[in-house]
Amino acid sequence: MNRVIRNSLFGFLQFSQLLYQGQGQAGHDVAPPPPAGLRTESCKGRPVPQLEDIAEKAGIHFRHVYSPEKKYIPESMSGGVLLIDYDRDGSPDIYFTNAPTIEMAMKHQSARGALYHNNHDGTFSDVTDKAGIATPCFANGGAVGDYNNDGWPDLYITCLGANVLYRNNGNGTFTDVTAKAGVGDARNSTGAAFGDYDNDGFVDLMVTNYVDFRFDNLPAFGKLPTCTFRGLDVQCGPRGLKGAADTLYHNNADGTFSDVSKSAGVDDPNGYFGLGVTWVDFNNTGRSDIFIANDATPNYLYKNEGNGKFTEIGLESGTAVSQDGTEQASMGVAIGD
Ligand SMILES: [Ca+2]
Ligand SMILES: [Ca+2]
Ligand SMILES: [Ca+2]
Repeated sequence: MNRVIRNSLFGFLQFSQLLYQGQGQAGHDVAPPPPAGLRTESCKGRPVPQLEDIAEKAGIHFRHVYSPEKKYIPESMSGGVLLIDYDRDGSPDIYFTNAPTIEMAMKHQSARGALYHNNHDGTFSDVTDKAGIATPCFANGGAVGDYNNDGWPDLYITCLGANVLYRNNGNGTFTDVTAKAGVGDARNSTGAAFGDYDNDGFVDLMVTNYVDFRFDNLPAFGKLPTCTFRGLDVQCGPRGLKGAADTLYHNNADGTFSDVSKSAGVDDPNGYFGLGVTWVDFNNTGRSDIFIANDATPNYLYKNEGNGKFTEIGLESGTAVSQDGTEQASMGVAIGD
């Protein structure tokens, strides 16, 4: 949950920054006036809305495994949550990913994720056992999409290690179809998003990878010159660690995917530290473009050229770096008009 909250926050901050940069760099110092007829409301004298944590009351008892010491960077990155109406009853259900600590993982211990069914009465029921998706991997996050167009939303989980695609069987159970689909990117994947870049009616899959993390060469506190802060040994990364490149999978419409990252021009040869990813048709061409939030490195904005290729235009669009030209710690992404 921590990561989701943090990502939401960073997503909001980044979105604000995107808007600000977009206006500033396009030479518009003054924002255009709001559209005619826009309704405005004053909050003066009105109570500030209060938010209450109702997780326990709603029957959600999930606990994310966490490592308070955060010795290794993957322990700071896990914990993505997915909304999926897996039973198509019109109410969104929740899948919580989970990940062990690195020490647990080295002992081959896993951490249990959970699928909660929305009972439409303010409560949820744990249906993980029936669904069969408790322990896909060292899970970071994922994406929901109907990759086989049978109407049932499927689940893709990003992992430190091979990613997992679960096909929704339409009866409350899922089947691991990763091997057949060919989407088990074995690197340290964080973000994922389904989008149909070639408009053939089948969703394709963009996966972002973060650092090249090796269990046989653990980046311990202070191990590298970049793993210190004001004289103290601290967690290594992402700077100083080798980055991991990204992957675009084309949906072949037969239950399989092909890795087209290189031919499409989105393979991230720089190995930037990828986190959030989203599809957006930012230039209204009817073709889905890709935005990738990179941590401590410039962000990517890939313009869809319509011929299976993308052009990276982060810098010229003003979305790669901050206004003073420095890389940001981009994590989550939010898109809006
Ligand atoms: Ca549902
Ligand atoms: Ca499906
Ligand atoms: Ca497609």
